[in-house]
Amino acid sequence: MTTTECLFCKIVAGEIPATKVHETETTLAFRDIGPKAAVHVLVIPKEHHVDIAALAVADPALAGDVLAAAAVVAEVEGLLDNGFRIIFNSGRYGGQEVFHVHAHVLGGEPLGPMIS
Ligand code: IU
Repeated sequence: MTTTECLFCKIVAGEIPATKVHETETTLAFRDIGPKAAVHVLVIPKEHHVDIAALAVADPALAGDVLAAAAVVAEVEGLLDNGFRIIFNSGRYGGQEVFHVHAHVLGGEPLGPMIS
């Protein structure tokens, strides 16, 4: 997929609306349109990379930016006291549906041992 066809690149470009919760020079965090928990925020690098494996190889500092932004989201969403989960679905077996790397930040309620 090219960046011009990528849904999350369109959100970065402001061509598709999203409810932003945090933004840095290199990352954007916005609410998932189909929340799987009381708090469900997606954190993406503004630059297009397909998945976490590709991002970690191409630009480990940017992967760090995504994790740092996810930690800020957890803090501003009030998740630090009770805990939260960060998930990167990767590839077909990993259940990835949008091929612009994104961290799911989930919390605000007990999540159980794992989510599907
Ligand atoms: P996945 O890890 O690629 O499966 O997650 C994609 C997520 O993107 C999923 O939770 C969707 O609800 C979410 N999403 C979104 O927030 N906004 C959109 O326009 C679309 C998907 I399409």
